[in-house]
Amino acid sequence: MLAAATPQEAGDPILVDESLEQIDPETIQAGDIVGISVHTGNALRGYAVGKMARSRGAWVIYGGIHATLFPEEVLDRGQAHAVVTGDGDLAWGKAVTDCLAGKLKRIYEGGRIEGGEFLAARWDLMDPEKYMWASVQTIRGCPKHCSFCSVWRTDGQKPRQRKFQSVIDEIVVLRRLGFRFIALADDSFYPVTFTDLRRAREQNNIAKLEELTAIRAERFQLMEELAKLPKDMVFFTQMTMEAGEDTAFLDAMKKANIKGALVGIEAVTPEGLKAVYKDWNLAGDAMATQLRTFKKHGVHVLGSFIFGLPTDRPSTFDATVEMAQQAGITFAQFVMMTPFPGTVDFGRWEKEQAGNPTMVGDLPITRYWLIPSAIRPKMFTPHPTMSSDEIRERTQKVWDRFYTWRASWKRSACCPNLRSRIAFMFLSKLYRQMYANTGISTDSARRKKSKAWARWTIHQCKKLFRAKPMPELASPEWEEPSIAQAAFAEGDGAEMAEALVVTR
Ligand code: B12
Ligand code: SF4
Repeated sequence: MLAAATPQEAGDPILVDESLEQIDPETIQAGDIVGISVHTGNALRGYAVGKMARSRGAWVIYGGIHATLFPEEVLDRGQAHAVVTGDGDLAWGKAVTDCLAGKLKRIYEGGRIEGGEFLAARWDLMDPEKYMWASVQTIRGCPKHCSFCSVWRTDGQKPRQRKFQSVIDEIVVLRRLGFRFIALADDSFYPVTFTDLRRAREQNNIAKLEELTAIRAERFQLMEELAKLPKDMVFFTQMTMEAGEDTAFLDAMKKANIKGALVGIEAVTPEGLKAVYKDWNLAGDAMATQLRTFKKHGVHVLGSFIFGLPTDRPSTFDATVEMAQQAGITFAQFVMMTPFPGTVDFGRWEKEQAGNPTMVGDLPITRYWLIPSAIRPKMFTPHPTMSSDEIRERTQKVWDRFYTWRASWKRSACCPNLRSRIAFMFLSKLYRQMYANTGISTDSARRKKSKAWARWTIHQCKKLFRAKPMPELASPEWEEPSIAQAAFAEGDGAEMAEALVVTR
C-alpha cells in the first residue's frame, strides 16, 4: 500500500519482507529513503534495521502500529529521521516528497483517513511465488473496546469502510497473478450488529440509523460482487461472534465464498468475558449454539481463545477445549494474555508498575519489546493463582488436545473429498505448529525439527493454495471507476497516489 502511495519521482520502491528473508545491507545506498514498518513484536529488529540503514547514509522513516503508539521511542531508539503516525496512505507520500525536497519533518500525523481514500496495494512489486495467500483490507476500525486490544484505540471505533469497487478491483489483480486464497484483513467484517441498529432506532437517532444501514448495505454489495468472481477463489476474514445472530449475513458470506472467519471467543465463562470487556459475547450453551450457527450456514470458525486471564483457573483449560468441541469450531488458537501497548490492560499494568517497576537488565518490564529475546520473560503479568509455567504448560496441552490426529480427522469430515480432507489435516497440523509454541520453552533441536517440518508442510500447502494465473481476467465495469481502476487504467500503479489526489 505504501508502494502505491510513493510519489512517482521516487521510482518504484523495493519491498523487503523480513518474515521471509533478512534485508541485505548492501542493497542500501547513501541517499536512499528507507521506510520501516513496525508492530510491537518486531520493533527491536526494526530499530536494528533503521540504525544500519542510517549508518549507510539513508533517510530512515518509520511507520506502523508501534510507531503510532511510540513515535518518540522510534525517533530515539530507531534513530529515525522521521516517523509517520496513523494511516500512511497519504502521509507517506508527503514524507517522501518532503525528503526529496530536503524538507523532511520529524513527525507526520497520518491520522485516520476515510474509507474512500484507502489505497490498493502494488501487488505487481511482490513475488507471488513466495506467498500462500494475499491479504486485502476492506474496513478499518472497530466499535468495541476489548481490554486486550489496541485496534479501537489506533484505528478508531468508527468503522471506515473501503469502497467495494476498489476492493473487487484489487482482488481481480490478485487473481490475475494466481492468488486464489485471500484474507480479508479486517478488524471486524461484521461492523453493524442488530443491537447497534436497535439502539439507534430506540434513540430515534435517524442519522445514525441511516449511517449504519448504509454500512450494512455496502457489506452486502461487496459480498454480491465477491460472489461473481472465479469460483475457485476462497476468502476468510475476522469478525465478532455476534454475526451468528444474522443468518442473512452468513448466507451472503457463503455465497461470496468467504469460507471462514476468525472469531474472538476469548473466554468461555461470563467472568472471563467480563474481565476482557467482552461480556457482549454469549457464554455457556448459548455461545455453543451461536457458534454452531456459523457452520450451519457454511462459514467455518477459527475460534480464538486467551489464557492467563485473572479469572482463569486450572479447570478453565479443559472447559475451553470442551466448549470448542461442543461448538463444532473448525480451527482454534489458544494464545496467552499479552499486555499490548495501547490497550486498557497495558495502561492498568503500567500504572501498577509505575511506583516500583520490575526491571530486566536496565529496562522496566513494561518496555518488554526492547528486551533482547534471549532474556525476555515469556509472560509479563503475574496471575493471581497460577505460575507462568503452569499457564504455558496447560495452554500447550490444550493445543495438543484440540489438534490430535483423531480430532482433526473427525473435523475434516466437513471436506467434500479425500484430497481436501488430507489438505485439511496438513493445515491443522501446520497451524498448530506455527502458533502453538508461543511462549513454550522448547530446546533448539526440537525447534529446528519443527521448523523443518513446518517448511515442508508449507511447501505442500502452497500447491493447494495457488492457482493458475488468469492474466485475461477482466475487472467489472463500474458506473464510476474506482480509485484503483483509474490508476491501473493508466498502466502504472505509482500513479495511483496521483489519481487519489485528483479524485479528492
Ligand atoms: C491481518 C492481521 C494479521 C495477519 C497478517 C496477515 C498478513 N500476512 O498480512 C496474521 C493473522 C498473520 C497476524 C498475525 C499476528 N498479529 Co496481527 N493483525 C492483523 C490486522 C487485523 C490487520 C493488519 C493489516 O493488514 N492492516 C492493514 C495495513 C495497511 O495497516 P497497517 O499495517 O496498520 O499499516 C498502515 C499504517 O500503520 C501505516 N504504516 C504501516 N507501516 C508503515 C511504514 C511506514 C514507513 C509508514 C510511513 C507508514 C506505515 O500505513 C499503513 C497504511 O495506512 C491487525 C489489526 C490492525 N487493524 O492493524 C492485527 C495486528 C497488527 N496484529 C497484532 C498481533 C498481536 C499479531 C500477532 C502477534 C498475533 C499472535 N499472537 O501471534 C501475530 C504476529 C505475526 C507476525 N509475525 O508479525 C496486533 C499488533 C499489536 C501491536 N501493538 O503490535 C494487531 C494491531 C491486532 C490487535 N488486536 O491489537 N495478524
Ligand atoms: S478484539 Fe476484535 S472486537 Fe475487540 S476491540 Fe479488538 S478488533 Fe474489536
